[in-house]
Amino acid sequence: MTTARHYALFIDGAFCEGVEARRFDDINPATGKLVATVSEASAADVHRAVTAAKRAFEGPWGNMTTNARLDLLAKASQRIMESFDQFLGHEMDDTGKPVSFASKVDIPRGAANLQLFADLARNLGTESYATDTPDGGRALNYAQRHPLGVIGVICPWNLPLLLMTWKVGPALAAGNTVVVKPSEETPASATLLAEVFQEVGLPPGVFNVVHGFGPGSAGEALTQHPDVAAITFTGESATGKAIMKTAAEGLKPISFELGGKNAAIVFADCDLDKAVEGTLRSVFSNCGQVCLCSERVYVHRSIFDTFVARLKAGAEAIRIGDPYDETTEMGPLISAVHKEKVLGYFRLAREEGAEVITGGGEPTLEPPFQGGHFVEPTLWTGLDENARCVREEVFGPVAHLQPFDDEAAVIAMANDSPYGLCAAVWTQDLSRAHRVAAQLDVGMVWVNSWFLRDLRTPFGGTGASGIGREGGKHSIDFYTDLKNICIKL
Ligand code: NAD
Ligand code: 6OD
Repeated sequence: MTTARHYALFIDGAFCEGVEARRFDDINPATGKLVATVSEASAADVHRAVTAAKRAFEGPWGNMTTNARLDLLAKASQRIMESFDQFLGHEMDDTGKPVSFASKVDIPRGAANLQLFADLARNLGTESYATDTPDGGRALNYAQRHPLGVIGVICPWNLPLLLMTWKVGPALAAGNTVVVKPSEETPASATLLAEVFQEVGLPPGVFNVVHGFGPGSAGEALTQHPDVAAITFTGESATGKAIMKTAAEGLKPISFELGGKNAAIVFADCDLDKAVEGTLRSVFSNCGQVCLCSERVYVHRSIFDTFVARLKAGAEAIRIGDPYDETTEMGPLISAVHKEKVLGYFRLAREEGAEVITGGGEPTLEPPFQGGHFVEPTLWTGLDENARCVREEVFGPVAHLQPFDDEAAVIAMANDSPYGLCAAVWTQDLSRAHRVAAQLDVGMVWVNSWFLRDLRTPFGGTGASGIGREGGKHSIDFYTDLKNICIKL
C-alpha cells in the first residue's frame, strides 16, 4: 500500500467528518508506516450517532419485519465474503497479522458471526406456560422478546472484525441499532463494514461508527450517553472497571469480555504430539494477542523436560516477518506502546528469577519490517507462582512453564488467578478430563483442543475475565428484554 487512506465517521447512513475536524493516524504495526488518517469523533458526534440510532430504532428498523431485517444481515455476511480480499488487506494493514491467520480466522468469522445470528434469531422461540388459577380456571403465560434500543459497542484491536461482528450481529438480529466504537488502533474493518451495510440497504442510523479513543473521547462519550440502552465491551479488565463506573450512572446493562491469564494443563497421559502442537498454537497465535491464549503452561513433572524441549524447538521454528508471505506464522505486536509493555515483562521476568528457555528479545528483520513492533516467541520457567509475570496478563507471545506432581495441585495452581476466562487440558483419560474441567474456575475449557469454536455455545469468563455470556442464544438474551404476558383464559 503506497497512498494513505482516510477513514471517516459513519453516522446516519453517511460517511462524514467530526464536527471538530480532529484526526489521528492509523499505523501499520508490521512496518511502523502510516496506513490511514482517521476522523476522531467528539462528544457532539457521538450524540449525532446515538440520535440517528434512536431514530432508526423507533422508525424504519423497528417497523421492519423480522425476516426483512435478518435477510439484510445475511446479505451483509455474503458481501463480506465477496469482498474477502479487501477486508483481509485492510485488517492485515491495521494489525500486521499474517495472512495465514487472518484469512482463516478473522474474515471468515466476521461473515459467519452475521450469518449465525441471522439464522438463530429466525428460529428462536420463547417460553410459555399453561397456568392453573386459584378459581379453578386456566391462564396462559408467554414471554415476548423486545430489543433494548441503541447499543454501544466498544471493541478491541486484536480481532477487530471478528469481535465487532460478534456483538453487532446479535444486537441487530435482535432488533436493536448500534453505535460502534472500534479500537483506535484498528479503524479499518468497521469502516468497511459500514460500506457493506450501506450497499445492502441497511436503513440509515441502524449501524454507526464513531472512531476515537477511550477516556475523554468517543468511548467515554458513548458510555455516558443517556440514550444508549446497554454497553457491550471487549477489552482489558481495567478498562472494564472504568466503563462500569460510567455505565452505573445510567444503570445500563453491560456485557464484558475481558482479559485472561489462561492455563494449559498437560497431563502425562496426553498425546504428546497433539499437546505440543496445540500448546504452540495456544501460546503464540496472533502473536499471543488472543484473550484465550495460554500464558501459564503446567506440565506433569514426568514429561516436563521432554515437553519443554519440544515446545522450545517449536517456538524457535516459528517464522516471523512479512504478514503477506503465506509461510509467515507470527506478525508484530499491535503498537510501539504495547511492544514496550511486553518487553517490560521480558525484563521483569529476568528480575523475578525466570530461566529464559527461549526468546526474550527482538528478532532481527529485513526492511521494511525492522520498523515493526516484533518480539521473539518467548518461554520462561522457574518462576514462583506469585511472580507478577505468572499472575498478570502480558498479551504477547509468551508463556511460563511450571511442572506439577498431581491433579489436585495443578487444579489449585490453575485456579489461583484473578482471571477465569478459559483453560486447555491435554489428557487421554476421559474421566480425568471431565473431573478436571468441572473443577476449573473458568468460563470455557477446551480438552485436547484450543479455540475450537461452536458459535452457539456460551462464551465468557469468570472473575476479572468478564461479566455475562455471549454466543448463540446467550447473546440474544443480553440484547433483549423479556416481557411476560399473563392472560386469564
Ligand atoms: P482496551 O481495554 O485498551 O481497549 C478496548 C476498547 O475500549 C478500545 O476501543 C478503547 O478505545 C476503549 N476504551 C478505553 N478506555 C475506555 C473508556 N474509559 N471508556 C470507553 N471506552 C474505552 O483493550 P485492547 O488493548 O484494545 O484489547 C486487549 C485486551 O482485550 C486484553 O486484555 C485482552 O485480553 C482483552 N480481550 C478480551 C476478549 C474476551 O473475549 N474476553 C477478547 C479480546 C480481547
Ligand atoms: O471466538 C469468539 O467468538 C471470540 N469472542 C473470541 C475472542 C477472542 C479473544 O481475543
